[in-house]
Amino acid sequence: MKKYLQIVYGALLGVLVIVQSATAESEFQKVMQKRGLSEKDALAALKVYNPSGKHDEYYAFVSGGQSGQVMVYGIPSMRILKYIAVFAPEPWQGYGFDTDSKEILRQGNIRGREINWGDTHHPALSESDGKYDGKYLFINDKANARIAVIDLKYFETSQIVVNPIFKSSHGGAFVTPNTDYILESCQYAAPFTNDYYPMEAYEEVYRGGVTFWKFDKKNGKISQQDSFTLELPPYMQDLTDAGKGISDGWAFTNSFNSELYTGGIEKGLPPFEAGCSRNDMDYLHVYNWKKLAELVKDDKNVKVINGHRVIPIEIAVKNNALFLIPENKSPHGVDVNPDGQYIIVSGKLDTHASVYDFKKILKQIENKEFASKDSYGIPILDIKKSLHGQLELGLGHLHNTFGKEDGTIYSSLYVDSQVVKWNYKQLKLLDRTNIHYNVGHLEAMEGKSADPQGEYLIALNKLSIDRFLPVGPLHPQNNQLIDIGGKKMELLVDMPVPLGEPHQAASIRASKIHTEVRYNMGTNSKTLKPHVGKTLAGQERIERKGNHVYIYSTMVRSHINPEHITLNKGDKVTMYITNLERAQDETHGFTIDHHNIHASVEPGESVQLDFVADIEGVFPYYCTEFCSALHIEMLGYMLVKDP
Ligand code: CUK
Ligand code: CUA
Repeated sequence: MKKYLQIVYGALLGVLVIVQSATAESEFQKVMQKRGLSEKDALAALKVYNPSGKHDEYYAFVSGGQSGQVMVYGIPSMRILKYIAVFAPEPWQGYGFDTDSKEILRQGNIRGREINWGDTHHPALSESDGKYDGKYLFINDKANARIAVIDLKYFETSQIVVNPIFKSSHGGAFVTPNTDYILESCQYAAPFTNDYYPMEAYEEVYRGGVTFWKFDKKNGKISQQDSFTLELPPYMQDLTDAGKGISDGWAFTNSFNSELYTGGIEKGLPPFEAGCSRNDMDYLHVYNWKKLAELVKDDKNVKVINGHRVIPIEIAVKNNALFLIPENKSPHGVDVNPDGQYIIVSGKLDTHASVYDFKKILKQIENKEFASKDSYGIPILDIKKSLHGQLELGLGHLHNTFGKEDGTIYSSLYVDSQVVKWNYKQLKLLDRTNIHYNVGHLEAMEGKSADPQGEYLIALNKLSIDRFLPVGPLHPQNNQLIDIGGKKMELLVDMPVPLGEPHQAASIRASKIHTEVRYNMGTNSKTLKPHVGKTLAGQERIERKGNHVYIYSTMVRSHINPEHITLNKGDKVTMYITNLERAQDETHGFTIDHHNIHASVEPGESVQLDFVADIEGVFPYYCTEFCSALHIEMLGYMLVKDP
């Protein structure tokens, strides 16, 4: 009897499971039907969906293009996590609206001028042994030749340096395998000094170059006095990559305009576009940065321009530290493979990708086997003797990123709107997928490090045309996530990017990033030292020194102390605010109406605001973050009277 009951019970359970799964299945199918999803769509959705509270596997740091910021999103969910303010003011973070962040932003002043935007192109993560260590992020500003350092403990910009001699730079930021140097190559050649020279002086006075920014990993800062530049001919330098493994100590920079063309469409001359594409070949610059870093120590080898050390072309040549190799016309991306032996060059006007073999390059250099010299005396290596081989990929080859399996590489084809997977060792095509539309950079996970992770790839597409709800003539761009875990690439999801043009992305496994959630009480978040205006509970006060008024204030749920500030019209005001909170995510914001100031005061942080009380009246101030149930009551009054 007992056994019989067991069987009945078992059968019932089985039916229940079947009924349950049948209803589950039909729920699933109902949703698919209602939303018009195929099985493939549903599978893609499962691969990218994060239920509430689940974190992503990777961070992507993506350049914010003309916004001058860096965008951070998670992979595979493609959910945006943060915009890090870098070269442009960003009110939410108080960046450019409080005194401390203005000091960072003003490090980027050029010749006494405020520059309030940037054109960010290439983010680079700090490396140890060629692998990402998750400590710092660097990004360039193409328009103004600047590099910024972002501290990944706080996701805040901690330094901006201005290139003292370049007027524009594209090929940055790229780091050497232990982040000794951050490389920034020039783009549009110009005189290194700030003087006027006519276009006719192009060959003689206009110059390109590569700047080596010395980075101190311990204090997280670039040392400008230890940095230097290698002077190069006015070929327009483009992207760069540092060698690693067997090519450690060397670096590689593409260029266009081997023609040394200077334009003049207004005089009826061919435009730059045509004049710069006449020759069949451009030049890959190959240079030994370790040797250059030695040479620069001797003043004999250096000329100083705008206070910055420059190694002249002839010194680099004399010391066997600079060479050229012909490369496909109009090259763009240059990427050193994970073990450092192969250098892959993309040519926008060539359907072939070129794979250079560093061993073959080194052999020619060691044997002093040069095919010729350019007009600046730089030895030119033979292209055939330097190549491992070439492979026809398609039209508009721009960029590359490396996969996990040995020899795999993914390349973007701008004109064909495709991502191609191939093997650069065997020179074999493996797969090809269409994207929407016109891909620029692409990034497989940790795909530019010595330890690529594969799994996912993002295609950073320039156009989105019809992929999203229309928002007028200015379209978002489209970052597409592609599953590269299997044999065939599978497109998973599109993400509209409404923040300038995301050129390049750098991705890193999430477990490598270690952030802080609060500051030590009273910290200046820009220097990470105790703030001069640090104010603890009970120390709040207003001090007047002549017509300069110092306000030491605090914010904590749900009041601002002090709540009344009475001033005379014309008073200079320095206001220090300390957020006394220790709780995670209890940020207070602060503004005074009509004064164009705003601070984000994170737990433990002290900030400084400076302004002149130059208009009479009554001005409420308040907390701008909905921090608590009585957040709206978190207010005070600044009263300004005409004495
Ligand atoms: S660049 Cu924009 S697609 Cu600045 Cu690396 Cu190629
Ligand atoms: Cu503090 Cu709202």
